[in-house]
Amino acid sequence: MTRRLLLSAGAVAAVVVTAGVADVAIGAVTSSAKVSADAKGALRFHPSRLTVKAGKVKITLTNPASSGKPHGLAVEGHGVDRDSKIITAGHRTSLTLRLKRGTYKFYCPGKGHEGAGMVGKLVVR
Ligand SMILES: [Cu+2]
Repeated sequence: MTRRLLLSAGAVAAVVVTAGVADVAIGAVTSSAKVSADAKGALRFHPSRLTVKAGKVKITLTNPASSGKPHGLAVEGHGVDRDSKIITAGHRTSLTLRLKRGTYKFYCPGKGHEGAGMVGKLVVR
């Protein structure tokens, strides 16, 4: 009986990069914004334009009980691509993100909702 042993002598070079980030308020939310799904069930956000300050940003989505539909909140742009969970009518959820200045897109990740108009602009400055 012959046994074959494969020895892999792999030398892994681990490079540790230390970023000298001076974070003034670690963990603190710099800016927050609130957005709501349409109370009558339209595939719209109110408002459809949000403005926040750069840094740690918290965006809260309210899905009114009267919307009758599940909704969620997603933010995309400048390397950010995050989705909240989808929440049923009458619930709230939030996304906390670290954002730099620029214009981002926010939209509902519910199937077909973004295409139907459930999309908005998030300005970070
Ligand atoms: Cu939706």
